[in-house]
Amino acid sequence: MTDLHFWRAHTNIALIKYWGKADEQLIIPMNNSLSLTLDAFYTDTAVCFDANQTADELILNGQTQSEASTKKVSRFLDHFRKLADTDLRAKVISINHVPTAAGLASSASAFAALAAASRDALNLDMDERTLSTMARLGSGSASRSIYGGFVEWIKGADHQSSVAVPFDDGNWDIGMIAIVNDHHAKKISSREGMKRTVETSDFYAAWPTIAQKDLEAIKPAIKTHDLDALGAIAEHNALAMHATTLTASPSFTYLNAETWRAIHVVERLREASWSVYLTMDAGPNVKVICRQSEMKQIMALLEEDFATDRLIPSTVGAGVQPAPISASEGLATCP
Ligand code: 2P0
Repeated sequence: MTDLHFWRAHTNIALIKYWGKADEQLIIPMNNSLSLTLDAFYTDTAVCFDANQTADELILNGQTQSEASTKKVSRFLDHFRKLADTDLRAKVISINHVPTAAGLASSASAFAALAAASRDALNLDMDERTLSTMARLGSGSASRSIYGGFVEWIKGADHQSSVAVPFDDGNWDIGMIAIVNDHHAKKISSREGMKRTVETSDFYAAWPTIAQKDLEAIKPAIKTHDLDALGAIAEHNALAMHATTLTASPSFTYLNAETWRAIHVVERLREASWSVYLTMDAGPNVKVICRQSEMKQIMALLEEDFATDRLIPSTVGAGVQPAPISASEGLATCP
């Protein structure tokens, strides 16, 4: 039996969204995006390549996953097998601390952690930059979860150049509160949703220009720690992204009645002079961007409208790193 090495990656929330692919195979996006890595949501993963494994096996939160779920992981591991020149099958043990598929981008932390664990298991000499390109092949947003703080994913033009880079360490007065309104998996995955939008939405043509303009505007706001400017730009960018889905054919939206209720509550708090701004990913949850120093008070105000267990505060998270858990906590061992 070998000691398992778990790797931890945190999710990230995009302030400037990735929405649409220029290359679906390589996952090269239409636009640069920029995110904040979050401390409260993360995935711990260990990988073990072993001659006794007859097929790849995925154990998520202690449950062996179906062949269909394992396939995506298997295809991802193929990229690493190619680099290491091996055809050994693997056991992947993963513990997810993110509500799966509820718009909190669990695929970002999942593939970033899997990339780091695979690099380790195969003893690959690979720097963080290359690791980011490898994580991207699993899920676009995973490229950004390699780093902590604010991270920009440069769209690039090919596999090597489409890579995330750190932008700012985020070591200032910023935090986020997730208002979780739906724990169920979404009906239209972000992958399917962005594809439909690129192919059919009348508004999509405007999107890359909007994203570029918002990106250029948010960078100085981050560097000067101007939370109000940052929040207003992030909010505009999220609403612009969601507008493109409404004009897709068939039309769809990730936002539900609870999302709009949360949006109105955030607007009300802002009218009462709190620095609170919202963003939503491909799901119904609203994430409130606020000052870390005011999070306690804002949590208390939000608790007037939402159950406490639906509110998850988060500070700024770190990049991929060895996870502080033991193999026994990982619920399995390597053969
Ligand atoms: C983002 N999202 O920038 C955007 C905003 C959702 C809305 O990245 O197809 O799971 O695996 O590359 O990374 C979610 O999409 O999609 C996402 P794939 P991914 O965070």
